[in-house]
This record gives sequence, structure tokens and C-alpha cells, in this order.
Amino acid sequence: MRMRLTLPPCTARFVLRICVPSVPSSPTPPEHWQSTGVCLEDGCQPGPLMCCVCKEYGKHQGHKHAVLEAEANQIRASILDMAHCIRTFTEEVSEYSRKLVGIVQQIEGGEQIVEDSMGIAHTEHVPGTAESARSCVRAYFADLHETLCRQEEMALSVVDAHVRERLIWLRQQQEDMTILLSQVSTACLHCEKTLQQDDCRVVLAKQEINRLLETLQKQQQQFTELADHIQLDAGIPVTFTKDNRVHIGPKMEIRVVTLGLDGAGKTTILFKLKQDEFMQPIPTIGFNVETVEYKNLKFTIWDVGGKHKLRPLWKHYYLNTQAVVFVIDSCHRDRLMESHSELAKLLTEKELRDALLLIFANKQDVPGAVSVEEMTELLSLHKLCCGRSWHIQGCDARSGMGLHEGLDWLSRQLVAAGVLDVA
Ligand SMILES: Nc1nc2c(ncn2[C@@H]2O[C@H](COP(=O)(O)OP(=O)(O)O)[C@@H](O)[C@H]2O)c(=O)[nH]1
Ligand SMILES: [Mg+2]
Repeated sequence: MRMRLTLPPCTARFVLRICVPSVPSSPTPPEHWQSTGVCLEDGCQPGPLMCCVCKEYGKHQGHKHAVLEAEANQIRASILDMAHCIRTFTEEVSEYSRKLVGIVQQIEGGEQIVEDSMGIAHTEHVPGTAESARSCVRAYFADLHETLCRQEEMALSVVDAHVRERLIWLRQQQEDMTILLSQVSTACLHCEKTLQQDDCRVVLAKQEINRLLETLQKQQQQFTELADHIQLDAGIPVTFTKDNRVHIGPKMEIRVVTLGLDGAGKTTILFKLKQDEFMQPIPTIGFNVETVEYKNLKFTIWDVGGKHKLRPLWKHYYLNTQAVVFVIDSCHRDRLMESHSELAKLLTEKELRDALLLIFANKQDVPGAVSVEEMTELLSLHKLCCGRSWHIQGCDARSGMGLHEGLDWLSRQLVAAGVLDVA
């Protein structure tokens, strides 16, 4: 008989197969077995009993043999020796079976009799791990659902506030235009009246008419300027960030802080992005701030001085920062560990917990510069940045190579998929 025990899958499935030997039926001994001995020859083991008096003895001539009783006693002794092992084995199998029953019960759960404070027994449902896992999933999605509902409400309120303000402004404009039209028609009426008057009155009205025409001209000029600046468009462009916030308007504003050791190339990167031209930067004492527009994003980039004395000031720029751009000088191998420790400090800052991290491995144009792969390895970036959105981009701030690829990565992380192409 073959018994098969299938164990619950953990990481890998394995099947324990136990072969239970079938119990053989004992062969019938010959009639005169009392007078037999036992042949010990290998070839005679299927029928070892031998009669010492009958002619069967001839079959075993020359074979080693033993007295039947002695051989039987020896076999009995070895069976008794085995008994201990068999008992342990039985206990182990029983224990294992009990555990299997227990595990099944723990998974399925069930009823349990408990006594309350008055000593009255009643049955109580004990949830199994299956039920607990389902509850855990339900709680997670309920929470997610609640968060989504809250985020939806907030996003809708942003849209409503935008629409309200826009309508107030448009209605104000409507009123202004009505007033303007009435002023213009009053002026026209006045002019028409003057035209029909006699010469004396026309001459006397000259100053007043000039003032009127001057005012009209000014109003027309103001109107033209206003009309040039304002695009009358009923569109409400909506963009979603990855954390489900809504942004209304053609450009989404992102606050970025650029950090790194002094001389890494932060200011050069900022100037390059801003003006697309290389300037010889002077060491940054305080900070530079520039707005860089890219696709439908408007980055406000704070470039903070990286000298040792200035580093304690970095934290003042962390608030509401959505992304950190950390710049490393790839041709300065002996400062890599200093960069590593500054980066490690940054990553422990609470205010930067959710900030994206873009690492620029700058100065890739310099021969012998540390490559992106080597830098990743040397700074143990996978370990250091574990659990956060990060990316390392090789670049050369002088030519601009790699800078836009870095901003592209930021855009993809910040804006929900598919909306970026609205620009
Ligand atoms: N070869 C090379 N030099 C660079 C690059 N980026 C910056 N530099 C030079 O590195 C020096 C320090 O740059 P700077 O922008 O002031 O560094 P910051 O202290 O991080 O702001 C300047 O002399 C830059 O011209 C680059 O990509 N390649
Ligand atoms: Mg600088």
C-alpha cells in the first residue's frame, strides 16, 4: 500500500512519499518442522527450513546451518530491538498528524466553548487565519477606498474653487465691459449732439470733447492690452500627480532642491537648464533660485551652497520639496564617500520622506569619470535608497547632456501616467 502526504505549500512544494510495506503472509512450514534446522546459505533464504532426517537434507548438504530454536530466538531479539525505534517513529508520525489537524483548524477557525465571567459556558467563533487574512485585505482596501474618496473630494474642491474664482473674475469682466460700453455710447451721444450744434457751441465744447476723446483712447488702449494678455478659453486643463492631487492650469509647479558637495556642478546645472548656455559659475554662498519650465511642468529649483559650513542650512529648504536633485562630481573619486555620507543624512530627513531623489552623476565628460554603474555600486545606492523613488542619471552640465533625461524621469514620477502629454 502506498500512502501520500501532501504538505502545505510554503515557498516550494514538496511531497513526502511514504512506502508502507505490505505484510507478507508467512509460508507454511513442512509437517515435520519440529525436527528441522535452518540453512544459512544465501541461495536458500527463500526456504531456509531444513529437515535433518528426510531426504530434503541432501538439498542443503555442505551448507552452514543453525539450530531452529537458536535462530528463531535471535530473530525475536532483533524484533524486540526494533520495537523502540518503531515506537519513536509511531510517536513522531502521530505528533505530525496532530499538528496537521491543528494547522487545518487554525486556518479554518471554528467554534470554541468558553466560560464567561458568570461561569456560563457558551460557544464562541474563533476566526481562522484564512478569515484574518481576508479581513486584513478588506481593511486595506477599505482604507484605500476611504483615502481615494478623501482625495477625490479634495480634488473636486480644487476644481470647484478654480471654477468659482474664474466665474467671479469673468462676471466682473462682464460688468466692466457693460460699464465701458455705456461710457462709450454716452461719449458717442455727446459727440453727436455737439456735431449738430452751432459753431459757437462747437468751439466752446472743444476742451470737453478733447478730454472725452482722450479718455476713450486710454480706455481703448487699456482694453487692447488686456485683450492681448488674456486668453478667453473655456478649457480647464486638469493634471493629476501620482499622489492623486489635482493641478489645474497649463503648467504644474514642482519644488525641487539641488544639493551636493561644493564643486559638484549644481549651479552649472541650474544655469544650463535655465539659460541653456554655459557660464563660469562662482561658488554659491547662499542659494540661487530659478524657475525652469519643462514640458507641462514648472520647476522652482533651489540651488543651495554645498560647502561644509553651509550644509546645516540645507534643512531649511526641505519643506514642501517634492524632489531632491543630488549632484555628485564623478571625477572626484576621493570625495565619493563624503557624498555618500551627506546623501545618507539627507535620506533620514523626515521632511524629505516622500521626496523623489534624482542623482546626477555629473562631469561624465571628464576622462576617467566614475560611470553610473560603478557609482551605483560604490555608493551602495540600491541599499541606501531602498524603499524610495530614486534614479541615477549620468550628465555633463557643461554641454547639458543627460539633464533633460533627468527632468523626464522626474516628470514621469510626478505626473500620473498619460497626463504628461497634455502639454
Ligand atoms: N568638465 C566639467 N566641469 C563641470 C561640469 N559641471 C560643472 N563643472 C565645473 O565644476 C566647477 C564647479 O561647478 P559649480 O556649478 O560651481 O558647482 P557647485 O558648487 O555644485 O554649484 C566649475 O568650475 C564648473 O565649470 C561638467 O559637467 N563637466
Ligand atoms: Mg554653486
